[in-house]
Amino acid sequence: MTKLSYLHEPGVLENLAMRYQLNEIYTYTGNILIAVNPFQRLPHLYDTHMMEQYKGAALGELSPHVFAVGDAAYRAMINDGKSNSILVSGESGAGKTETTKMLMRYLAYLGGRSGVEGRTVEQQVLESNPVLEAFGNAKTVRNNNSSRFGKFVEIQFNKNGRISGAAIKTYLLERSRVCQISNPERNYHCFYLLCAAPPEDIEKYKLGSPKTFHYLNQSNCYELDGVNDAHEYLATRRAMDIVGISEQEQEAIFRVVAAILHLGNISFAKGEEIDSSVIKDEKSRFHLNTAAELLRCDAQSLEDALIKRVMVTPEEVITRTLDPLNAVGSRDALAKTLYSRLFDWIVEKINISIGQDPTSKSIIGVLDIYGFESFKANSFEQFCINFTNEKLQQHFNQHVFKMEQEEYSREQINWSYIEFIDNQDVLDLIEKKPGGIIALLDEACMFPKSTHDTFAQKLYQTFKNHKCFIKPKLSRTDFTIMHYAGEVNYQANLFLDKNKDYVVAEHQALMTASKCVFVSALFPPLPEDSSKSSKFSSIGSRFKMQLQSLMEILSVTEPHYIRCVKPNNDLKPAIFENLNVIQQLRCGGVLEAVRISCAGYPTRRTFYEFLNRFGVLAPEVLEGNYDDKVACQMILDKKGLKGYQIGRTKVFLRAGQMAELDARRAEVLGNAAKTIQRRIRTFI
Ligand code: AD9
Ligand code: MG
Repeated sequence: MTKLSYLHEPGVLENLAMRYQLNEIYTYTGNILIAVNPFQRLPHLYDTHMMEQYKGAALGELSPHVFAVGDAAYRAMINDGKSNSILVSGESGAGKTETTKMLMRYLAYLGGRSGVEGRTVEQQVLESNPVLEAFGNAKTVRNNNSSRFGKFVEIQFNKNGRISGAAIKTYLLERSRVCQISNPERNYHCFYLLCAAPPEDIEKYKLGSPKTFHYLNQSNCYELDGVNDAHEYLATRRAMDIVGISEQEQEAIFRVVAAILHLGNISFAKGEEIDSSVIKDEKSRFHLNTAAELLRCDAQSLEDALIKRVMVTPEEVITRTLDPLNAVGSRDALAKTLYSRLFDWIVEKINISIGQDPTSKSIIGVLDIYGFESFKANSFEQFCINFTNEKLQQHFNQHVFKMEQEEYSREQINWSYIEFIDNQDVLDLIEKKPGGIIALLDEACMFPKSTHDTFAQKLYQTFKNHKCFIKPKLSRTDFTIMHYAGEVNYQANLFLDKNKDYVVAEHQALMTASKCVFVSALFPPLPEDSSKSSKFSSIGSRFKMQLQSLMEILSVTEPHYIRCVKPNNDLKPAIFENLNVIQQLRCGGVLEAVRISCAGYPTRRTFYEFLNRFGVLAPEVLEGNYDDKVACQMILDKKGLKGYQIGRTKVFLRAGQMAELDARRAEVLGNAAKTIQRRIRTFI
């Protein structure tokens, strides 16, 4: 991209589109790799032969490729002993997860122990993907295999460059999907896989067609094109074997998954007393009993936990009943908590079983995290997702733009400042403590009288002069944030509920009492001193801390960026929609990065390195005993190069000039070799 002579949006787009038609899905712009989703398998692009080719090849020597980025990260880690990270971003369906998997495969190829059989660390790292996908991915309108959580995989290497451990961190699994899906989406894959399990498992878990379960039949979509759920079930079990989840644990995991389906089928009817409810009918009773049996808890206790609340006051213990609507809410809350705890358990188990290498000095981190989202209706999830993207964008800005420009000014070269969007203002709006949106939300959650209305009013009042915050004219509870990638309008209604990470005490007690150690371990007892009021823990604040620690890890790594692009919304090959793509490039800061690379000096060498390499172009200069800086200047002038700059300690070359010098050097060295050969021949 940086070699284009006219660099503007149409040029960049044309270049990507033309390459896409030729199945050249990868393109470099400076040090960013753009990957356009092919929406078709291109097996030759990723085979072992390809991996061999890229191994050890200098970046830019071969066609742009995700392996080249993996290789660059690996080499940099080996050579400098420094940790590296590869940040993969893009919107939903753009190909982040597939790209991440290719990277992991390549790193396993480079750092694996060839010839070693069995459960190696690298194999476990790779097999963690299908397990996490079965429990954390679902079909959405944007992607048939959409990751509903963020993921950072830290691959640890020993001093010989071999993979010696790994740690997987996940971020914010979408919990609402467990109980609520809209047509034509699906719930998490694992539910459908289990319904397609062999007959003995189906019988054991009292399952049937997915169409018979409320948590699955809210949508008409049950099957995925090209996916056989029965095969996937067995494949998932195999992958679970490899990552070290035992047979018994697997049995318990699927027992909980089945229990969640049965829970969803428990309906309630109005009870005799006001505001009370009863189990609706025999069918519901069957599902209640089955859920209790699978969770190894008492059916009556489960029923009570769903429809009653116990309040302990200093004077007495009062039992309150829930009306059918609240009972459904209680049931769904239990299902969501169970599922998210199950997911966290799986992640932790994989981490324990792969194992960490405490002696590892260098890691390669691979980040696959949700891209920027802006829908018609945006809620707390989008708020967190977009917050993540603001953070990553800042990291990107700082790295690509600030560092570049700082280097120029350190070296005191002439350079006209390229404006880039700095998003510190938006980040302050969201995360500043005190006074940012997350802090105000936490305050609202702790104050019993708050409603979404008072929360929104508080936001309007606090940020009425903030330049990234807008109160939409006709709304009382919406607010708009001007993100780096565009404006997003959020609905505040569910923010308070969704921010509360709260487990109903009755559910906690019920699960802790389960006779199945697996289930009770999902609900460790709460610390003694946690009275009801201090039980509030905020999802927003916890997420903010997780992001903070992610940013700290990233800040000490050498980053590499891959921007995935989704060429069309039909998820079909060979369709390249210009407007759609340009919007994604703008959101990703790709165009600014291209601009800066071209206007700037993409290659730089210290005077010493430069003379070492290009001294042969002017031996007389080397012999002349000049100051290094002067000597560099003389060589460059002799070769007639224009537009370069000489800084305090380095030579800064324009795009393409390094290649030109290298070509001259090869020529000189080639001639010298020929002369020697001629002399030898004459001598003989
Ligand atoms: V989401 O934010 O998790 O919803 P991703 O992760 O960006 O999204 P994903 O990697 O899942 O998207 O890619 C979506 C689909 O595109 C895949 O299921 C593949 O069918 C297809 N895809 C993506 N990349 C490639 C590729 N390099 N080769 C072939 C690909 N197909
Ligand atoms: Mg994904």
